Amino acid sequence: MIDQAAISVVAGRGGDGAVSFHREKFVPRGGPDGGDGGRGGDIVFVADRSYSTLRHVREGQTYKAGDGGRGGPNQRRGASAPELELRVPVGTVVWPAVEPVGEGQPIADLDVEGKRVVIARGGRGGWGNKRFATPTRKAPRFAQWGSEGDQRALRLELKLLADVGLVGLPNAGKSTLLRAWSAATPKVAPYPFTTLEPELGVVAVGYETFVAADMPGLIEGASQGVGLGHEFLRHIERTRVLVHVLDMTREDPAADRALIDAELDAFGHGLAEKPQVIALNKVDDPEARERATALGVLLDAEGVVWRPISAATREGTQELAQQAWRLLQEVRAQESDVAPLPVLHPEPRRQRFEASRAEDGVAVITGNTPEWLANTLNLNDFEARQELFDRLRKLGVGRALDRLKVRPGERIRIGDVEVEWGL
Ligand SMILES: Nc1nc2c(ncn2[C@@H]2O[C@H](COP(=O)(O)OP(=O)(O)OP(=O)(O)O)[C@@H](O)[C@H]2O)c(=O)[nH]1
Ligand SMILES: [Mg+2]
Repeated sequence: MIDQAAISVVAGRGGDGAVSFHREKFVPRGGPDGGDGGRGGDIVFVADRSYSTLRHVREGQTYKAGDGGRGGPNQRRGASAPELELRVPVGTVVWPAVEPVGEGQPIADLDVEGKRVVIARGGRGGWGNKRFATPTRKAPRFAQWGSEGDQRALRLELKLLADVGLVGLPNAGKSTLLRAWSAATPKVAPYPFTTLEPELGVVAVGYETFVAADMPGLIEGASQGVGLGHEFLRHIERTRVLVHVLDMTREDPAADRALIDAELDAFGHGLAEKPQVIALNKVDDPEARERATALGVLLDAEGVVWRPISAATREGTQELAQQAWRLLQEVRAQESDVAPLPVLHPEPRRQRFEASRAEDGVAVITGNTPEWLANTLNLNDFEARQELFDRLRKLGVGRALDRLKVRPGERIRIGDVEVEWGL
């Protein structure tokens, strides 16, 4: 069973740099003092084991981080926006939304508790005019715009692992209970061995959820391979809490319980040590209710968590879910609290730049730095244009354009703009 959500993320835009000149009484022409813009906020995914499902991630939602602040006079830097954290269950895999299901490469695999992945980077802040001052250009009247943050359409996928396993004899009412708890619809029938495969359901407890697995019934010898249940004891191994369902219409539910516990013990792998909630089922039957009251006294003496329920009428099933949830929280709290060191997976950096002629013959420069400069400098401004060309030359773009036989004044394309080279 797979839980999915399609969402978009938009990292924050960088703040614009400021154009400003120092002002003081009796100092008529102060130097440039425009400050830089702040960084836009990143979008960060964090693997968090307190979530079991993607229910809290709203389908179709766009998650947007804040924009960086503008730079100010007196070299005041704009504020950088905080990152936007999206907490997802451990085991969530992030895919580009455009990939067909089952193809392509995931963007990130949040497979370890505490793992952090930057999914979209915030834009850089633009430089203030102070930074563009040179000995020959003492008073630049331009600054740089902040750049856009990354935008991505994503599909999140989570393979559900059950938190809670339902165990009991065949016909005890496990599938009926999962139907009462969740939207899952396992087959229910008045004979044993109705359930042939485990089935998962998402159970809501207030605003929280956990995943419960309905199992085929266990019988004597299951641990040795008798019946259907043995194949699925491995699944139970991966759950954290068991709900042990007893059919109270049967003659000796205490003996039934002992039988199941003995099989769990014989199978090993820690199954017998898993915390249990005992569900005394079918108390809509008067005789069953009497037996439940009597057995409850003994269970209390043992210090066992239990609850009379009727999976059929849903009496007590919500309270049972709350009990299972509380045990689950206790188990989670005991699991190692030490989160591993944060792991960042930045996008691979592209080469500094590439130059080639496009099909229409226009020379095109691609690359992070040239595109960023072209998109953030106001190329209607003569000085800003000179700044772009100077920086491109320093990157080696001039030589690459010479090789492509681009003449000064010829239009070239960078990022979202076209500009006449060198003019
Ligand atoms: N009276 C009554 N009958 C119930 C209750 N819960 C389940 N049953 C009945 O018990 C029978 C078995 O229910 P299931 O939910 O299929 O039992 P199961 O434990 O999933 O059985 P297997 O899949 O064979 O292991 C069905 O006829 C249910 O209608 C209950 O609370 N009260
Ligand atoms: Mg069943």
